[in-house]
Amino acid sequence: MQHTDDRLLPWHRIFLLQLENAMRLIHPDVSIPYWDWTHVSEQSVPAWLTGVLPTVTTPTRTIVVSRAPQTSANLAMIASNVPTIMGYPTWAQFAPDINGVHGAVHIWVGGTMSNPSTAAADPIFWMHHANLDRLWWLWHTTPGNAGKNPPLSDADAVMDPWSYTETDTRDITKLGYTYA
Ligand SMILES: [Cu+2]
Repeated sequence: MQHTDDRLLPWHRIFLLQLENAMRLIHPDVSIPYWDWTHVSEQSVPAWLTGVLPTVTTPTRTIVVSRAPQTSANLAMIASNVPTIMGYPTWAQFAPDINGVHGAVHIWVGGTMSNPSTAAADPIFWMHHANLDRLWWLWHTTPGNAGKNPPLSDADAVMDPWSYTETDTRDITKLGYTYA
């Protein structure tokens, strides 16, 4: 249930935080960068990542990361929806459309990223989701949007397998990070 319109962004905010905190145990200065595919100069796989195609061993499987990116023009077409989405006045409008753009970028990268069960093995997954997290924060901090949170309750409000709740995800400064 991580990919419903209402849970996508809060759940992945915690997922990103888990990885960043884990990496900081190895080096305290590490941050997950965001891949800003809304910017024309970043509408391709970042050059420094093109050769980073790890083989990832999980407890249940081994994933050999691959990509099959489409054209920059196609990514620009996907990203062209973002200004309209950022201007939506309600969560009910914002959430499904940002989810749609999110999925389109997964498909645009292709390969490992095009399958939800393997996507997180590709390092670009984290940079894609950091950008979505950043866009959500920008929308949330737009004047008038402060109280417009995902309408989650009961089990849906718990970012399982972690104990964070939707309420915990509302303020990134309380989670200890910000966007430059
Ligand atoms: Cu995703």
